[in-house]
Amino acid sequence: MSIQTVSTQPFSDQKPGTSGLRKKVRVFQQPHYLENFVQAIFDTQPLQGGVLVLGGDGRFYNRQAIQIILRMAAANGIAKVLVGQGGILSTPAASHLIRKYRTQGGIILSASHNPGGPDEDFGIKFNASNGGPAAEKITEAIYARSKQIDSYRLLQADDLDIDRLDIDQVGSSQLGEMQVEVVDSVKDYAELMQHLFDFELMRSFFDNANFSMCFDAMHAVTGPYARYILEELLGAPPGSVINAQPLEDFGGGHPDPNLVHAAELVAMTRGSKGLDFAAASDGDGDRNMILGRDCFVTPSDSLAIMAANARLIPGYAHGISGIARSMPTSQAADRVAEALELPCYETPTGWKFFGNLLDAGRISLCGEESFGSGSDHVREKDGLWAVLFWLNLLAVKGHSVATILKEHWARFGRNYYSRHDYEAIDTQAAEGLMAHLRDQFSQLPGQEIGGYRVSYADDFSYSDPVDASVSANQGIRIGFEDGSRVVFRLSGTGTEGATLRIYLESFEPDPAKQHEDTQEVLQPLIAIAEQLAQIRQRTGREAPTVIT
Ligand code: G16
Repeated sequence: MSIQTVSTQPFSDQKPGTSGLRKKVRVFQQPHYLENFVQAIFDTQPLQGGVLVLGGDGRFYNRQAIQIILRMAAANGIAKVLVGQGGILSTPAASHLIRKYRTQGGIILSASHNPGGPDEDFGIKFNASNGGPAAEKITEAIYARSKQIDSYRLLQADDLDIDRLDIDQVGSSQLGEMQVEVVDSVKDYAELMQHLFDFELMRSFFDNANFSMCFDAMHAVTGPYARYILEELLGAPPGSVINAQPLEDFGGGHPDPNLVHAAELVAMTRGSKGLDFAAASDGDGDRNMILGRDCFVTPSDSLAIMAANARLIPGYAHGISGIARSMPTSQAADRVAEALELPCYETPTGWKFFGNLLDAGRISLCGEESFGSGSDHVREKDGLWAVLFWLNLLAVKGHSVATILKEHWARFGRNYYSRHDYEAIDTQAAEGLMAHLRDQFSQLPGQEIGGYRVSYADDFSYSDPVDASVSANQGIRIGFEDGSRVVFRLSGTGTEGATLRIYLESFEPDPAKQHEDTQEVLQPLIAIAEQLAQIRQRTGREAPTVIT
């Protein structure tokens, strides 16, 4: 075996987005494309002589990418790589492995909730030794290196072809000087969940014949985890986990757990015979959607409810230190924090911004409107963890999901919330729309628009309270005197054109006033968003692509 130094040239489009580098598979399949980015990681991170975790969500190109990265790791002096069996690791499970085995970091291959297949998406990101997505200064260093790269290192051997190293059998092998250990990706994660939740209580709750539930793994990475934990350990009836087999193209579906892409599951919760509980997770297992009979728990409400009830769950029985939410997430969690006298932080979109707060013990729970919730047990959002949190809560309270929601709103008031996405719009038009908003926001405070008085308007800037780093231009926030908000930002995870996201929120303190139709409640704010941003005129679209 020998180490080959391969000459290459930089690509101009390797700037990581909200969560790593995401592109079409065909882009990643270009000669040197994946290799350049991986070498940029090895060149900038202190990984030599260390241990690396490696795995992905099992999508198309996952296996080939793992073989390439293993050979590059061996050529770059990595001592040992822990690979998920079959190349599969959910994102939260990878975060846990990095933390549990104190590795120097990990490489996660995923385009999350984006579709998979030869014409669809692929992605790669680096997680640091705390188990979390690399902070901005790390991703910037990797990007800067990728722009200068002129060679990468690869282990070569005459009898080594790219798909050859066995990653399907648990056990250890050598690749040159480097040890490759294939690990059971489910076991360690299941153990962690058993530390946090009351499995005995949930098991007896599942025995109750009146409780019906379903978990939709969307043919993505959580299938094996959910089968083992929900069906084997907790005794949910076989078949409670559907679409459990991870597939390279997610069965042709869009592995995004929301009301649009998990419509079949939503239908199973409707009507008097609807399921008591249903949930779904995304491509790489970090997102979650929670449903009860005839009801949907918005991710923002889910975070607030978890925070309000944390002491009922064994892993958080001693209380939580604080809460954080991303800026566009509704302010429901803020109301809980205020009532419980807990610190509450508003961070930019992106899980990486929670890392410092979690590491410093300033927060125990955090969440995002984009179907993400998590805690200090790992440094990623965690889909199955959220599902178990809710199941544990249902078992303790003995109430339905709908009752838990109503009780919460009665105590804290209700934040009506929705996100409108305009996907794959022209990039220039999207940037023009944001520039138009940036030109006018400073004149908005004090003005009355559509019957609402603006109390503040800004382009959100975050100053990290732990390391004082500043992240500016994170989205336009317009807040009104009654607590309503409209937020505009461009997505950092799309792979086609630009995606404009508009986040709408209004607050109703009176529990007697419950409205069925969230869109109707938010209609005045939807009209204000149109008026301020000229969405139709600038994007040429009459309506959003996805409303959640
Ligand atoms: C990623 C990030 C999240 C973020 C989401 C949406 O999630 O980890 O923090 O909220 O993207 O980002 P954007 O609005 O920029 O598209 P995932 O599940 O895709 O890794």
